[in-house]
Amino acid sequence: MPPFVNPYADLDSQIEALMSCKTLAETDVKALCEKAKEMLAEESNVTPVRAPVTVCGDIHGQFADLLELFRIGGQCPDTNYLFMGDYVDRGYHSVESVSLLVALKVRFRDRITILRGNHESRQITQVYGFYDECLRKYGNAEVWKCFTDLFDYLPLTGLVENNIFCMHGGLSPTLDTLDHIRALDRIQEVPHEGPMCDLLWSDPDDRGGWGISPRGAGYTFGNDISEHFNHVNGLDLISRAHQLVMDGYSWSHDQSVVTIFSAPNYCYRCGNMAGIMEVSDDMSSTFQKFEPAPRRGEPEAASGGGGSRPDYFL
Ligand SMILES: [Mn+2]
Repeated sequence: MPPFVNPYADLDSQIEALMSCKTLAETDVKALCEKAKEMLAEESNVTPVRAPVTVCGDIHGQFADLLELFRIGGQCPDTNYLFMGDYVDRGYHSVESVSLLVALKVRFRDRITILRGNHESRQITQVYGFYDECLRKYGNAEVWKCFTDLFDYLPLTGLVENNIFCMHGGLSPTLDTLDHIRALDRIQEVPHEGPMCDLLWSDPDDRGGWGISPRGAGYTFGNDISEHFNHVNGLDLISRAHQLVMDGYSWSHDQSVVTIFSAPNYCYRCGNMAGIMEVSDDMSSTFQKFEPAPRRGEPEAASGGGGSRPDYFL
């Protein structure tokens, strides 16, 4: 008998290295992104997802906290995951965080869904840290280019059992149905306006109807908008991320919308809990909350006054 050969041996050893916060070689990142691109190109703008699945919000390069998320929620592929974007920027380990999530996607494609956030963009990552981190860790911009080219392929939304609709930001006044979203041409940089931009930038609001967003992109949308969208599309819940919520998750619009934020003590100074939403076989949801993982060898988080505060809007 021929000896058993694990076709994933290289990838498995890369994942093991990534789990201990090591960066991949530049050539490995290139190969990984090419494989991921092929896979993601086959996914719909509205990617179907099966329950049970654990739904997660912003990560923002907080690698130790991403490992803590897997410790609390279960390791991939033992637990199925849906991540709703914003893997990079702000934290110290965007490279390791996004490398790990993409490697897990390539290794366990049916067990993990990774959506696009507003930070998975060439323009935003040049301002909020990922570009600089790539330059610092690799000495050139090739890895940044690989990842940002890959980001164009990330699906915009996920749909859990035709019932829970997941995206990074929120709804758009130019999108009435899931079929409208399926018809978008998403393989491009996030535009400054329009339906694709809105899905990644909008926020729910206490005021009814559509409103101007203080972020300068996307819209605010009220209870009436969420209820109508859910009714027309046969949905029970809109699940989204994008906003810091102190408890890690927060309901709005009479529980027709939930916000999930999975970066505890965001920017190492906000003092918030992180949350994840576990959707079971029977489509019931339970929330897990967690605190930051202990950190070693990283700059101490600023506490209290002094220093400049980050712009939480983005
Ligand atoms: Mn965001």
